[in-house]
Amino acid sequence: MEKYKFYVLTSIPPGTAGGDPVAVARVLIGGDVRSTQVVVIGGGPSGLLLSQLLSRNGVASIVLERQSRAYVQGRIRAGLLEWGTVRLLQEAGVGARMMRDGLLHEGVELAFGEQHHRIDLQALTGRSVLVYGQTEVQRDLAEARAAEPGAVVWEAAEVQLAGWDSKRPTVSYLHEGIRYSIACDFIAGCDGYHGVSRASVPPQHLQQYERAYPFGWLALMADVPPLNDELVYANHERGFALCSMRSSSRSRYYLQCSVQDSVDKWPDERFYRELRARLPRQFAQRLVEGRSLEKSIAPLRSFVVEPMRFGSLFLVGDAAHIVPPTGAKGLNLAAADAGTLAQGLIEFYRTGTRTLIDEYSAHALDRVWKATRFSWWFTSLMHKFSEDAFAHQLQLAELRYLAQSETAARAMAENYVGLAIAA
Ligand code: FAS
Ligand code: PHB
Repeated sequence: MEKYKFYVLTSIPPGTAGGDPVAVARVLIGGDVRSTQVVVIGGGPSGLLLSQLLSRNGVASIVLERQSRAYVQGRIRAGLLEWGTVRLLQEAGVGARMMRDGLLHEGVELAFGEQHHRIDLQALTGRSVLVYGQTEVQRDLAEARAAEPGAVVWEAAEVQLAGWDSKRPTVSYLHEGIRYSIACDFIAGCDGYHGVSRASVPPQHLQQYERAYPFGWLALMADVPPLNDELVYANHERGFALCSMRSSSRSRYYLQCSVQDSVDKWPDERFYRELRARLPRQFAQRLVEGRSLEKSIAPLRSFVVEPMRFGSLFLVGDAAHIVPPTGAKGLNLAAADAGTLAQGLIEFYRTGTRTLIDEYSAHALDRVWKATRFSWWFTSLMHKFSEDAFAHQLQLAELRYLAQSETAARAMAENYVGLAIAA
């Protein structure tokens, strides 16, 4: 028999009790209740970043994450931060380790056949990117939220949303055998592609756009020095390859593979042999092999849902959009959504105005579609789609054009480092 506890909060007028949400709750309800103005569903990078940004600006939130902290921490995903993301993480007060351990990359290599060309990001755009794994970002954010007792409920099961189309939505969840229900002002759906938030919206209220790519990425992580000090993206007639890293002693490699492929068909030796075959000899000969720490296969797809707001419910990050990892945009888009929504919520609680909140969906979707286009373009340029020799010649011609034209290289570079996050 489930027991029930109710935390009921009213909409809190901006500025009450100096804006301190716990003091406000005590004033209004005369008890010591968990203070919540915003319920954040999902404790991945977007949920934790949003909660941290809100907290640093006096807005109370609670994060409900269905997995354990260790499980979320253990997921290996993105590796590259745009400068806009770096700035947001610094604004959130979690930039110290990132700036100490992150690797600043001012350029990136494009390889095709035996040729390769360095795109000088810094010279072309005045900006660079930072190599710093998503697992590290997750660790930094989870540690920051842990400093605020009760800010995150890990292993919150059966999260359910109600009244998202009203001004007083509620979110309920099961934790250690007790079902909790929280009334709040806003819900941020930061629960990823398979989350409950987007699924709670009746299909007739949303428009979904999707494109599946006819291949996946086979990933390998090993404690070996990277074969190059910057990333190498390779277009080859055998298929795409990417040489990335997590530090000067830990490499992350990717091979385009069939969506029907499986990791057990790829012993380390076969992986490294195929990687060498897809790289120019200059890079292949530098490859240091080592026992894999992790191997996985991920499908590639583009997905966007419109709008990203439904009344009091806002969709953030992978809950609203998925991009193929070619352009390294997934994590960066999620962080940008969190930054944009945080701005709107902070403005509301400080001034009572809803301008930025009302603009959130259009603002985020403008950025999402531009990143979706770039990720589609870069994926189309670098991967093998068929045995169509004509198509491969077109790809090689575009790569030679990128190598010869500063205009073409600048267009690629400004998308790769991240289009400015409009204020
Ligand atoms: P996330 O999916 O990270 O987090 C959502 C959280 O919500 C999860 O912790 C989940 O447990 C929780 N949740 C889900 N349903 C819930 C419910 N009902 N109740 C409570 N909690 C719930 N991006 C790149 O830029 N580069 C890459 O190389 C790259 N590689 C990737 C590889 C893989 C295998 C995957 C899956 C993604 C990859 N991505 C990459 C994209 C990835 O980094 C995402 O963009 C990023 O994690 C998005 O962050 P969130 O929006 O927070 O979603
Ligand atoms: C990674 O290091 O995991 C990575 C880097 C760049 C990409 C994709 C993945 O485009």
